[in-house]
Amino acid sequence: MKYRMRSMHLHNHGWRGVLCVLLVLVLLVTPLCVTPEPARAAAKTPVEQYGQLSVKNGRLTDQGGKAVQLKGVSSHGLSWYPQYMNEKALRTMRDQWGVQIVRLAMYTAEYNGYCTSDEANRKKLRKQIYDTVDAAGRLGMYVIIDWHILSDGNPKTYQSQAKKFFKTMAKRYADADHVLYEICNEPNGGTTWTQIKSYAKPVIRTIRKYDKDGIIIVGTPTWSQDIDQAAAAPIKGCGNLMYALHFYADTHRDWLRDRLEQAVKAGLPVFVTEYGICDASGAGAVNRTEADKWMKLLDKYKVSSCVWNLSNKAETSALIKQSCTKTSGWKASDLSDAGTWFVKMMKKHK
Ligand code: IDC
Repeated sequence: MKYRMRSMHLHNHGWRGVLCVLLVLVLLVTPLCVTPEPARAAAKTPVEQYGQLSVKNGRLTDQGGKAVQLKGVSSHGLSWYPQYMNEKALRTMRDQWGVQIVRLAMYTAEYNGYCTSDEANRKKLRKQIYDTVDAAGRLGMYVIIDWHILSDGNPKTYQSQAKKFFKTMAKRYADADHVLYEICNEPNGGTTWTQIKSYAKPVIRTIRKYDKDGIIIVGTPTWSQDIDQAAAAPIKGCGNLMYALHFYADTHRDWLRDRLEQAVKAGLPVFVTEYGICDASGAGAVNRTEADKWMKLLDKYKVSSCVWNLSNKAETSALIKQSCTKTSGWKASDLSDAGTWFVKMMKKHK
């Protein structure tokens, strides 16, 4: 009896050993059998995911014709804060913040602007654009080349310079899937939609000579707020065209949101290439309540957007704290109130 019990005990023990060995084997082999597909899919860059963009039925769409909403960041003036447009910064924004698109704001008329400085400075600005567009290409991020008119109010002021500039850019990026062109930031000072159209048509024709399908974004009257005028009389005969709406949440509220909603419902392809969550001067207080209302609306209609601005300038709209001099690899504690809001908002965008 005693012996029998002992042998049973040994017997059980043997089976348990075999089971253990089997379990270990299963655990070792399982990871080898699992396909790595989900992990790879999650690591796709924005450009790998969406490819060449186009406009279909008033919407920005991906290579498969599906509506796509891109969210990103605008630089400050390239002449003033060039240090932020570096590859590491782009990588930080893509990987840590989920940024899919970067806007290169090149002022035309202000201090060291493209049209108010010498050829040496122009060359420097072009080089900076080339370097950043190339870096964005390596990282699979979209990039907007922005002809940032502002104090020059009417884009016709520097129309011939614009044509020359965009010819150079469109020739260079004719086959690049990740490049978008914004041909006049914010017409103002009473510039009419008719005047903007007469500026835009030849510039668009120039771009289209080389780049047949890149997205072209046209600014609208009154600092890119009057998209209703563009909706009433859009530019004909050219595909992949969008219209800019800009807002600063503490200044532009329900009335501009209503205008956006109506324009989008009327089929106008709108891109919010610049917005802030403070007032229109880029300063004042952050208004989270209004900012959240704006985001809800943009998400509802899948309107793409870029926040103003990536710098540590002493102004509310700057995403980086003034005391932080890092130009990439920012931590949460390096972000301003606007930056903190933006990164939190981006977490919800996927
Ligand atoms: C502001 C900058 C500020 C700079 C000024 C130059 O934030 O540092 O001194 O331009 O005039 C816009 C413009 C954008 C403005 C921004 C805030 O597109 O260039 O940047 N803004 O005023 N439209 C509405 C607001």
